[in-house]
Amino acid sequence: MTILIKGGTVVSSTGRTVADVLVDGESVVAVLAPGSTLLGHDLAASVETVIDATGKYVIPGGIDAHTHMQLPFGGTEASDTFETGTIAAAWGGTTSIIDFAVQKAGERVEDGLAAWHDKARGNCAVDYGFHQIIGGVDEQSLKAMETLVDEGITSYKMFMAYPGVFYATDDQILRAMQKARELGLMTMMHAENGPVIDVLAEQLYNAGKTTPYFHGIARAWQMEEEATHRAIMLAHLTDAPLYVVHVSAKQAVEQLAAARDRGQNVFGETCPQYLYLSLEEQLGATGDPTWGDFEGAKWVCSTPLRSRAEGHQDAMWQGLRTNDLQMVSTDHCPFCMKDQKELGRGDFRAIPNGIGSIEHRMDLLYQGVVTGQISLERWVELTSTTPARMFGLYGKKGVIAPGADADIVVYDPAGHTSIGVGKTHHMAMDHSAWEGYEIDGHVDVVISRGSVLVSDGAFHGRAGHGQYLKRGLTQYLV
Ligand code: DUC
Ligand code: ZN
Ligand code: ZN
Repeated sequence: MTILIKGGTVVSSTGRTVADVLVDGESVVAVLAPGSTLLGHDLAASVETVIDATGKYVIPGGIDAHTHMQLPFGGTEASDTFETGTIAAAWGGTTSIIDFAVQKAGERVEDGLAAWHDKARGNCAVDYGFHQIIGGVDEQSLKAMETLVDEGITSYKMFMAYPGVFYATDDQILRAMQKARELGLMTMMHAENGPVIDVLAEQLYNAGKTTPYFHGIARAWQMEEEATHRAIMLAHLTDAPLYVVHVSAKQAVEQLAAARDRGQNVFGETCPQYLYLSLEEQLGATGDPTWGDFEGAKWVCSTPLRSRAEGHQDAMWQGLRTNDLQMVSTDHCPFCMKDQKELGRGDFRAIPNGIGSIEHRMDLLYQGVVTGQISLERWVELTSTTPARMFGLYGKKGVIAPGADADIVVYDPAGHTSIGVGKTHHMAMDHSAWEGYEIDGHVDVVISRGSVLVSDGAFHGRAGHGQYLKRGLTQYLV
C-alpha cells in the first residue's frame, strides 16, 4: 500500500512544518516539501491512497507505555482483553502499547511471560511490547532477569505497595537493581509505602470510613514521597536508572527533580487522571443515582487521585513542562462497576484498583495544548517520542522520518470530541472515567505500519494486525 498524506503540519518533538508524507508498505519513505514532485513524478497520481491533511496535524502514533490488559487483580480481571483494549487504543490514536507481563512470588518469570504472550498473540490491533513485573524477587527470578533482554524486554517493574501480592522489600529491590544495572534494564517502580498504607486503610475501615473516598485518604502523599525517595536512594546506591510510574503527588515530583538536579538518571511518568481528576470531585462523588456514595469507585486507582486544594494536578502539568516528568501513560487498568468495582461496596480496600483511559490519552493531553499547559511539540514528545526513546523503540516508533514505521495520526484541531459511553467508547467498561469531557480536537485518521486503522469515523483494523515489539535498551540515558 502506498499512501500520500498531503498538506498537513507534521509535528515532531522539536518543531513543526507543512509537509507531505509518503508511505510505502509499512514504512515512511519520504517527508517532502508540500506538493513536491519526486523527480518529475506526480505523487498524488502515483499512490494508491491520498489523505488530505490540510489544516491538520500529522503526528507519530501514540505510544502508551503503561497498560494492563486482562490483569488478574483484586479477585477479578481487568475487563479489556488485548483485542478490545488495542482497538480502543487505535480509536484514540495510540498505535503501540507496552503491557506488563506478570510474575508472582513462587512463579517462574519465564512462565509469566509465556502466559502474557499467549494472551496477546494474534489478538492485538496495534503493536505491543511487554515490561516484566517481578512480583517475587528471589534467586530464580533474579537469574531469569538475565534472559529478558534477548526476549526484547528491557524494563521490569517492582512494587513497594501491595504487601502479599506484588510487594518487594528494600533488600529485594536492592538485589534487583544491582542485577538491572549489570544487564542494562530499566527499573520501573510503583512507589508507595504499602505496609503503612495497609495499616492506615485498616484503621479507617475499623472506624466505619468505608467509602471510596477513604481509598485516597489511606494512600497518603507522604507515603508516595517517602517511597519515591527510598527508590531514588536505592537507585543511587546501585547506579541503576529508575523510572517511577504513575506519579500523583507533587512531593514525589520534587524528589524526582532533586535527584535529576544531582545528575541521577531518574524519570517520572504521570497519567491523565492525575492531571485532571481529584480526591474531592471524583473519589468523593455521590451524583450517580445507581451508585450513591459508592460512585467514587469508578476512580479508585493507585497511586490515588489527590486533593486539588493541595495543588497536585497543577504540579503535574508543571512537571511535564519542566521535564521533571518525562512521559504520560495511562496505567490503563479497566474494571466495570457491575460485578467488579462492586466487590468493594462497604469496604474500599476490596475495590479493584484501576481506571480505563487508553482511548483518550492523546485527546486529553491535546486539551492541555489547547489550554496552554503544554506546547504542540511537547504533546508529541510526552505521548510518543519519549516513550519510544525511554523504552528502546525510537527510530521505528516515535518519529515521522524515512525508515520509521508508518505509525501516523492525522489530528484535526478544528474537530471536536465528546467523551463518554454511547459517544466515543470502545473500552470494555460499563462506564467512562471521563464521562462528559469535551476535547477541542479530533483523531481523524490512524495508520499503523502503513495500514489505515481508523478513518471517516470507522474502524478498518483487525485483531492480529498488531505485532510483538522486541525492544532495545533505553535510548534516554544521560
Ligand atoms: N494501580 C492501579 O490503579 N491498577 C493496577 C495496579 C496499580 O498499581
Ligand atoms: Zn502501579
Ligand atoms: Zn500499572
